[in-house]
Amino acid sequence: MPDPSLRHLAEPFGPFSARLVPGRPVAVLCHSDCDGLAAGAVLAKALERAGHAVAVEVTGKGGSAWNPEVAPRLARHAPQALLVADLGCRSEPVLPGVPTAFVDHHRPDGVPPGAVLVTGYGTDPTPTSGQLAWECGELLADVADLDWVVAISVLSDLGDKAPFAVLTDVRKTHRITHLRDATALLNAARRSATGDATPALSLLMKAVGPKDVLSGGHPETDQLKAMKAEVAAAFAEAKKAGPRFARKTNVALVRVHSPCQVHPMVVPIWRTRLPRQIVMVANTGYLPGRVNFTMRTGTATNLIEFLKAHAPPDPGPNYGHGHDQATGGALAFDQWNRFVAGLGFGPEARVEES
Ligand SMILES: [Mn+2]
Repeated sequence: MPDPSLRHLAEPFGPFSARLVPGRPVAVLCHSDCDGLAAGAVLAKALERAGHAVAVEVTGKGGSAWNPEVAPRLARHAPQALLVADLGCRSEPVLPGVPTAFVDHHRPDGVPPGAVLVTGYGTDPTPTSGQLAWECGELLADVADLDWVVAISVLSDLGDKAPFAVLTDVRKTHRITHLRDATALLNAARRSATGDATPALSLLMKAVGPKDVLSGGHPETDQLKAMKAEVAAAFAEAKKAGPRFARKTNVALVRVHSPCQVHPMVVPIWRTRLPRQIVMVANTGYLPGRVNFTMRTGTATNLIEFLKAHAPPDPGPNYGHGHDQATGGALAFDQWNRFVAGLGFGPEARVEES
């Protein structure tokens, strides 16, 4: 069952859910990583069980809820309300005119007028968006059986040592190896070259448990296995790159070039090897015309503040969001070049239009 110590975090969702009219569609938009997918699946199932028609959408490559293509995708469903999970929270609405609740654990950059924010930010330890979704879901319907989906969100974002009861409780019914393998398989989708996590979401929605995710009884399992092999090959290649060091700051830069989302997989390796550095892994092959980068550090530096202090003149909307110790962004080439010059890198860090 959901965690009594987290229940109070879902309180703002109570009045929001009470206003929903049964039978009219509700849209759910979730992030494509395992935590986002878990949060989306739990919210969608809770809404369905409460008698609502639900449309679930998942973000794509470089996905943000505020990218221009997202609002029209959501508007097609003519939703009475929108739930946005694990995608952060900003002061601009995602779908103007539609009552919206954000379920999230990243540092909020604002809340749109009239919107509801259920946040785990500032709670120690910080729960996943999946755990927050579970607390919200309980206000709509009985979702206690979705403990394994929530456990996947915790394994994916926080690892198997996270101090949450769900990780121990879930082992009474499910094997931890199945949960770990299901997490790895589901995460492969958003890391693949297409970044299309819809097969992962549909598998998570239809499977009855982690063993069923892996069983092969659903066509999505084979699709995800192929994506996982593609990502493994790209990761093996990306691991070969070495760091360059900035002159003015303690930033170490590792450059990779892959259509797969391998930069967040490479960064923990270098964070361990370079504990006194701010480690930045930049991928020049992920999105056309963009440098996508991920930052981690073992130092006490607040990375969101660090990026604010070192921002290029026009970073755009996808820069410096996330967690204090885990952030990143996507910059156009000219902005990237100004950003790395400001950090104290030489020509080795520059990218040129090809
Ligand atoms: Mn998350």
